[in-house]
Amino acid sequence: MNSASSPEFEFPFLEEGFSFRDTVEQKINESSRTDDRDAFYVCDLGDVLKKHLRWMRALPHVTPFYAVKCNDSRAVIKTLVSLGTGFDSASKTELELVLSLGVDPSRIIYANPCKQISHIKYASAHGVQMMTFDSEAELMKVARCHDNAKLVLRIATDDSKAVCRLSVKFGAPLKSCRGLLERAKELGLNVIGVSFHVGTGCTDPMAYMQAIADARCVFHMGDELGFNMDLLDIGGGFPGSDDAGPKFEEITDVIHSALDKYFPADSGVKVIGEPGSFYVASAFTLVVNIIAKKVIMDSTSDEEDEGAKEKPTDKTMMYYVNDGLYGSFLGSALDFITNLPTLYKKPKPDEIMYPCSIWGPTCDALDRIVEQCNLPDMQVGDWLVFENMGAYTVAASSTFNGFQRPGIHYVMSRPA
Ligand code: ORX
Repeated sequence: MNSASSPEFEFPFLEEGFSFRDTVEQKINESSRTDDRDAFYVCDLGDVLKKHLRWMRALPHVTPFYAVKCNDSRAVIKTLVSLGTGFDSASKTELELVLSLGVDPSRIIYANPCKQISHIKYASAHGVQMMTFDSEAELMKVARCHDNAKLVLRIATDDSKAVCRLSVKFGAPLKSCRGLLERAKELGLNVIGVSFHVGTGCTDPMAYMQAIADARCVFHMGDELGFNMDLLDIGGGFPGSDDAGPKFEEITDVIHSALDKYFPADSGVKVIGEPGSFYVASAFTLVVNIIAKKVIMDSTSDEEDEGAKEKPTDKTMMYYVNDGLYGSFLGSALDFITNLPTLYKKPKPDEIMYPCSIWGPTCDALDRIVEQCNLPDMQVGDWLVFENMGAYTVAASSTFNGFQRPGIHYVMSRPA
């Protein structure tokens, strides 16, 4: 690999002229020299840096608190620590990870509204004060074991147009917010602001407008009850790539309008976000190997016509690869997302494409990655490439059937 090591990042910098794709090709060539041919990721930390710069350009007044749950790879977290982001942790383990890297607790929000008591105690003992809630039961727990918590009321949103709807599980409806704030007051707890999440894979930028308007209503309730609210958390939902759905800047234009209207710069309210997918999705490319193949002949095809030119519909291929539903594709499957492969070697212009399905390596028949796509006639040992595989893949995978998670090769391309 043509690269120069960079001490502060401990990862190879790519020299000028070498692209991230060259690294993928180089790793494929290296792996093709043996029969191992394990699946692997290539992560371009330079893409994470590019996303951070894009965030700072589009939302200069919104501090990003990266959602660790999206991808907790140590190299990614270390890169974001170096870039100065905050962190959204969902559990004691994620708090431990971020704190172990020397992050000041003030750069952490414990953004899970339903926390185990021992985890709340851990946060209290380690100075993590900002945490969300959306129920009276959560207030009672916090009152019992974290009396200097800085609580953030998570409100429900209209996430009906998101890929992954979170408000079915989290977020207080507006009509219950006053009661929750009154209860917090009775318990002597400090509520510093409001948070929301419009759902991962938000497809309607206007969802942020409505959620920010609702947050303003709750701030009014807080003012009436004597709380000094000064934090708005606009959550995540930002696209991980530009391949589909609204562009990041389309969403941030709506956010700017909403903040100008409901939380103008002179309101004294600090605004943060909890981007996950946005920061990591496009930085990771997964490369898998075809470990088995079946050819299913179409019994209805005209078998007598020996001389007939073979047609793609005469047969369907089944390819089995060494990562799958219980591995890197679990998160996508839960969101009913199908990740389609790209070909490592471009097909010849007249190459016949065949309908095929792609299956994971476990013994479970549910372990299918792609129900149907068209590929050239692939062979055992060939590679398939899946792009934009950084969000809820490494973090959400299991070792079911004993299949190990793919290794990650890190590089640092140089953003222009
Ligand atoms: O359900 C989950 O754990 C994932 N939640 C995402 C999330 C994010 C930020 N803050 C909070 C979250 O729950 C409180 C990050 O969202 P995004 O990646 O859209 O920026 C969603 C799991 C999706 N399969």
